[in-house]
Amino acid sequence: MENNKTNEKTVLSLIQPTGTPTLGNYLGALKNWAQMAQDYNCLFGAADLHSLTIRTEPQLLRHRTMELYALLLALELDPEKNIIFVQSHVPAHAQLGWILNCYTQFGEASRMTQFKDKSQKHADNVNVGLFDYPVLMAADILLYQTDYVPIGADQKQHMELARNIADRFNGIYGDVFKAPEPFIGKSGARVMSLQEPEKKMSKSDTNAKSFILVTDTADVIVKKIKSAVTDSEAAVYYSPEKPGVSNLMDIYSACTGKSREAIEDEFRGKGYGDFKAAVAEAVVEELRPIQERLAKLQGEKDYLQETAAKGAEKAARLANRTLGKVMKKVGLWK
Ligand code: ATP
Ligand code: LTN
Repeated sequence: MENNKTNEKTVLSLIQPTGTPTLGNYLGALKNWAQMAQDYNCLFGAADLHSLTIRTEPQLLRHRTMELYALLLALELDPEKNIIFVQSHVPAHAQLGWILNCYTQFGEASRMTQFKDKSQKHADNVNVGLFDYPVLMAADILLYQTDYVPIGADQKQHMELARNIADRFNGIYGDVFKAPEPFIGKSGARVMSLQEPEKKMSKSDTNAKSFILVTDTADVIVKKIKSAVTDSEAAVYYSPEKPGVSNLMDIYSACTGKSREAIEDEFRGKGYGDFKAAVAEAVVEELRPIQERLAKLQGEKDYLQETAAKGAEKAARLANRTLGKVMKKVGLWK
């Protein structure tokens, strides 16, 4: 990577190609990626191996992975200055994943709440990969001696597991892995469903009104925010008793940078109609430049393919250093 960054720390985060990213993915993770990409040595990519835990039509998975890759470039993460790649293009992820399985206790993996949620949601396919998912995530992170991992709040528990695995391994073999820190943004860390604001906004929700996709048109965004669940009090303030309004305030805050207090002042004495119109407009404006760049990139398949190949080559060079060290330490014949 070029060394003209203001900070030498390494940042890594991946996102699964399980569907078009939502406003939750964007505000909780991708927006922070774009900011960090300016200052740190960053690796960002599509976690396509993780998405195999949920059965998908092969053509569709390939299409989604390419679309997601294009979206990462549309965020201006800059593939010259950072490494933008696809997880399965770098075999070291699966290799280290296996080794780390043998340094993860069944009991600690069993405590992961995402596994419990996902196995309820996909009760017909509770595969071993779904259980093992956080160990592969730990491998993704530890391969690159990562300092910071920008994620949404829902991934905190997986990060703790990654740190525990690193500590355990280092405790046996000496300092092999750096202990990574999660980076969770102040606003947008947990964007909630527009229809059931007690649940997180999720691209796999069956109710399309519950989420906004980063590719939704202005009209669709306006409609979805208009129909977002609020309450009957018609007053804009932040409170656990008002999850719908609080969620819209968080979205507005993440898009405009305004504080909760400033938003309360702005809408004092006004109804939900005005408030929702302002939130919708802020979301449309936030997504507009990304959508414009994405539309252009989607037609440039050769460029996407070439850039992904270069990203994988750069990533593999770094990953293989750590993998080589690990293989030696655990006694694999090299
Ligand atoms: P799914 O909705 O299919 O279960 P997901 O969106 O939760 O998937 P990923 O695509 O892997 O899972 O998430 C990518 C990033 O987006 C992660 O850093 C995650 O923490 C963040 N994220 C996901 N949902 C939200 C949300 N509602 N609010 C904030 N951040 C989120
Ligand atoms: N499990 C993550 C996606 C993911 C990830 C990673 C995030 C896979 N590997 C490495 C950060 C670092 C999720 O957000 N659902």
